[in-house]
Amino acid sequence: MPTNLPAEAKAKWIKVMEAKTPEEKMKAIEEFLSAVPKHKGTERLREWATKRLAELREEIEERRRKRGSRVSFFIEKEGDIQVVVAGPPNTGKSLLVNKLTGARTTVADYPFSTTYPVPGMLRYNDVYFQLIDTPPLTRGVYLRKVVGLVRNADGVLLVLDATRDFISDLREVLDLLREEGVLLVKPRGRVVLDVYRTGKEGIRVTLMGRILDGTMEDVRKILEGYRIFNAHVKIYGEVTLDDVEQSIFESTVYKPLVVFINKIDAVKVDDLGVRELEKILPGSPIVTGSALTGYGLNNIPPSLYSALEIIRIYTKAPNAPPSEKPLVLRKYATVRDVARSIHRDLLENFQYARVWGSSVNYPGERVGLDHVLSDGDIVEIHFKG
Ligand SMILES: Nc1nc2c(ncn2[C@@H]2O[C@H](COP(=O)(O)OP(=O)(O)OP(=O)(O)O)[C@@H](O)[C@H]2O)c(=O)[nH]1
Ligand SMILES: [Mg+2]
Repeated sequence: MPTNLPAEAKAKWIKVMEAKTPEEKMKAIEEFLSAVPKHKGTERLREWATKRLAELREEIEERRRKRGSRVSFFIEKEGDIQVVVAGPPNTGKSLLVNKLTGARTTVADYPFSTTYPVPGMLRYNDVYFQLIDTPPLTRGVYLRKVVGLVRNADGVLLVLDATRDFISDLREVLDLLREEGVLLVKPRGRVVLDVYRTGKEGIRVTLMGRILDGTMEDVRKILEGYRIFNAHVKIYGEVTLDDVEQSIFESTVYKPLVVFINKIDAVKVDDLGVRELEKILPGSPIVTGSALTGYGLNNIPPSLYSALEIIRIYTKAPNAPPSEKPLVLRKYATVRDVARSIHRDLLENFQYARVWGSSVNYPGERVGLDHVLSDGDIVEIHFKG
């Protein structure tokens, strides 16, 4: 999206990012859109903004209709990691969430039996996964809502039915989600942008890959053009400056994926089918099993763990034992992420950290804010004064 937006439009985008309610967001997008010039270069952006406005209008309408009713499509994050259990109709999503978490879901032998999301909690390796049972992911009334849940989640557990042509089911799901701006196949490169509303840290760029057509300084300039002065930009794989600008609009997101091929008690899954699936989804774990008999279900939590690139960090105070409950972070997390999650105001007073574990050369090594941590590390942060 080479947009070449005028400064006025860029300055208005920050209002969209800061909007808290759907009403505020609608107003901010309308104002932003009025400052975007109409030419070929902004076409996709204008299309996207118009679509987003329609979604927000629908959301506001719906809330008005449902006032008084307690059914909501938004599930507050609980636990450490939120995973949406999604898939075509009648594949066994509800039975699976019930078996994995004990949540009381609606299981029925006809499609479209689930009409609203139901959360449950699964614990594995000290990490709490919130699994959400959802209505079927197919064209129709639920599509936008399920996509909304997926956008808000950390990852997706896609349930396919071995008794059906699950390859074509998978292709359909991937197409539907792509149209809605959600990618389940890891792109060659991607930009993850965390914008902080408070703080004085400035713009930090962590490069875990390569910028093909520019420098870190160019990245900084792009963000500052949008009045973004406090942010963390993480760059994975090969990206362009366009990808960086695109990340500001969050129009396309990537979600890590685990595939569960269900109902293998009823039919034999041929290796060829699984092989083909692996080709379509390189790098995503594929688990086969049966929600009915329980076979294979124990392979799901470790697969989520690796697909989501989870790491556990134990914090400790000087002269005290490490915390029992770990901080759950993602691969490439740094000491800064740990300090931030303890108390962001304390960042200014950060002095140094001592780390025990596989990310350091010797136990208790002193490191700075940008030190990259590993799974199982113990971190002791020292503050000034
Ligand atoms: N044989 C067999 N049947 C299963 C398995 N898992 C689920 N089923 C059956 O498949 C049917 C659908 O199960 P649900 O869990 O309701 O499926 P769902 O994906 O939640 O369906 P919707 O909410 O309508 O999209 C039920 O009759 C289940 O008993 C399995 O592993 N093996
Ligand atoms: Mg269901």
